[in-house]
Amino acid sequence: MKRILVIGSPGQIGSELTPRLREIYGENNVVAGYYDFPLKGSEGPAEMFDAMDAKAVAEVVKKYKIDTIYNLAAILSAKAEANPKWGWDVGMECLLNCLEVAREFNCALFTPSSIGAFGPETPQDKTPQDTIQRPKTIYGITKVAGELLSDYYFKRFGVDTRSVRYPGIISNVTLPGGGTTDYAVEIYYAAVKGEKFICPLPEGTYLDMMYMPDAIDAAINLMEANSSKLKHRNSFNVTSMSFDPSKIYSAILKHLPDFKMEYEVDPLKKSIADTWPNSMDDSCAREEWGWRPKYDLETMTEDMLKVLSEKHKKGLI
Ligand code: AKB
Repeated sequence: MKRILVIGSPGQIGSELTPRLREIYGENNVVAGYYDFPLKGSEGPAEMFDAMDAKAVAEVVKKYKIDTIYNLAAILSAKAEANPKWGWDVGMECLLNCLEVAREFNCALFTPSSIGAFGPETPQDKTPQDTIQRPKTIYGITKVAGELLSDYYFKRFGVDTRSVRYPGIISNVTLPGGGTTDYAVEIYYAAVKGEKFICPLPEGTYLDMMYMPDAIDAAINLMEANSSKLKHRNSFNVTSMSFDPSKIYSAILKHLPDFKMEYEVDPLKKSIADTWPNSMDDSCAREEWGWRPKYDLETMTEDMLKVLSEKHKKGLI
């Protein structure tokens, strides 16, 4: 049985990954790490600490005899552009602390990378697993540095580091906040509330996307994969779908024909999205550890609208 620490448990991914890990491994075997506010609605051990403090991370790992860390601490792409040093510090210090602690206490470590790890020189269609990575955002720079550092700790010290390059993640539990792909979440909230949606990216901006249940499966399945089968580690391309704003709008219109969307382009978000892939090739993840997403745009839209409509009726959103 694993003993797991989730850093960033109340965040967009953590708030759904932590309960799922507790279902699989037992609630007492998964510690919900948090910095400012705790994860709500999931029973089990919780610890408040600053992951930028190496000693604090080590103490929690020692106290709970942790053998697997999910390090979800990050400042998303658009938000980090407003304060690049903060973006770098959070991304890199937390990772380095986790790597050192993982080395000392023999832990496996999962740290998400992102489509943000690619840049304008990267081939944008069917972006290969191994390709040029010259991102133009501080977020992307931390992600590339994180991939390299994680591979370095694996090769140099044998730390079991693993990672996926997440696309935009769409969920109905916790809002993301500060990402370039956030529009693909916000559009569903506007639709169920009967509000007009103002889209910050122009028509034709294709990006890879994924529904949260698949994102959670990707992290857990990669961490469960047979190590000897992994030719890559940090980090695997994974994707479920690729769409532009007009495609997601059309998918919602099939259920809510009166829904309205207008474009009001945010130049920062557009400039970031323009440097990211249109669609990635995730065949290495499929071959090396059996990655298979369950949701596409249609099935995700159906589920998002169902869950969010119920929440809206109850006055929860
Ligand atoms: C962002 O938009 O910054 C993130 C990401 C794709 O990594 N959702």
